[in-house]
Amino acid sequence: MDLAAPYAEHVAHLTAAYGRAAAAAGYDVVVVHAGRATLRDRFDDQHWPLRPTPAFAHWLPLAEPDACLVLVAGRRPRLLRPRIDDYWEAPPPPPPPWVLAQFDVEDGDPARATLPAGRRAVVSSAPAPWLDAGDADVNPAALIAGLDAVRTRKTAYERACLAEATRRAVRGHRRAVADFTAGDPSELALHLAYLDASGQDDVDTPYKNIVALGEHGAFLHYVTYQAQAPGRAAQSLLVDAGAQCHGYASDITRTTVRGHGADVDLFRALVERVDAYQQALIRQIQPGLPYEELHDRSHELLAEALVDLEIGRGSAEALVARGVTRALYPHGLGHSLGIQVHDVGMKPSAPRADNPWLRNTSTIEVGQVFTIEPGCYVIEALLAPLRADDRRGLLDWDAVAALGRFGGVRIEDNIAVTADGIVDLTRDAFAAA
Ligand SMILES: [Mn+2]
Repeated sequence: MDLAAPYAEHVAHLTAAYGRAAAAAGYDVVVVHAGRATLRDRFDDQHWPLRPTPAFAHWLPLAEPDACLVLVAGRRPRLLRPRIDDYWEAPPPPPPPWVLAQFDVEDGDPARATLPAGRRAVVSSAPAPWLDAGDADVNPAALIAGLDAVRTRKTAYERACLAEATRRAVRGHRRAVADFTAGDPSELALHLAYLDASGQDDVDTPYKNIVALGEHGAFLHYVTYQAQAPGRAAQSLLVDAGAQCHGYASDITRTTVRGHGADVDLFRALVERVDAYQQALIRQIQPGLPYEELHDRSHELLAEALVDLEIGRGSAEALVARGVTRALYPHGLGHSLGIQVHDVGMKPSAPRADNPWLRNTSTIEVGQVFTIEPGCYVIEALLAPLRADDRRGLLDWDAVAALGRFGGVRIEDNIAVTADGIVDLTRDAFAAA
């Protein structure tokens, strides 16, 4: 994959976009700081690996503490890199030459660098003291909002990174499913097999892998992998895991079923329905559509599936209106994807009160990349109120009990909205694998 040309365009685009955002917020100079390693514990001497400030990662893949970009409208960006003399830890790998070629690179102590005159803003997740001193504004809200908005429309370079991150994750997903189908691996073994197949260490993943066998799938963020193999009785596996490419994240969920019997067949039918209507939702994506409408549609489609599978009783409309689907599917349909797995800028307003966890309230437009991840879970704490009030008759509780040991289903793809149409990065990667 030759990224040199799209990367040069990406930097040119950012140079112009930062110039506009800085001017709108009243700044002449923007210093974007990579951040610094933070202690795991203030009483300890070990650090977390550096996760660069997202605004810095937006410019280039370089995990060097205290590296800085100095940005002035209309000028070529300057990259200040501190010299690292450390015999305890090896330096991070240098960025490819086609990255460094886009900057005026200065090796040396950024604290001593001469910065251009003018009103200055600093953007940093963990500002160094020397950045904080003086007349600079650190992370001014108006500028951050402008920069976050830039991140909602991906360049061709970013889309290529997201597609590659998706392909890497798909290798891990395929291995996990193969191991689960063939044998009796523990959650820990599946997690390690995923890392191996996707070529990542645990700290490199964009978020902690979710690897859940059986009823653990009902915990939406289950990351406490059991080392004990559960035995062949576990007949469902939910893996929600991604990968990175040059700092860009993928985020994919697959739910796999094995075995036979009335209960497992019901759960398998539910998984197939969720998978089918997830694809139907993706076909409805188009610029101009509010994402929240798609989220609302996902509740209607879940309700129809529940009625058809005789898990729900009465009309699909009632299951949505009375909050039954919200007890079974409590999270949002999806979120922006980019440097951060829950990327910024696509929540311009709060969601409606009945969609409290929806992370995307934007109007869909060309350039966006986001996830589509409907689900359905047996979460006793959310079902108990239904069981206790006049909504009791809206569910077949025997069916709910039968589904309980499978935890839940979630199917998640990464979607790019391009000028040429909707691209399902995840299905494309699975098809090519
Ligand atoms: Mn997600």
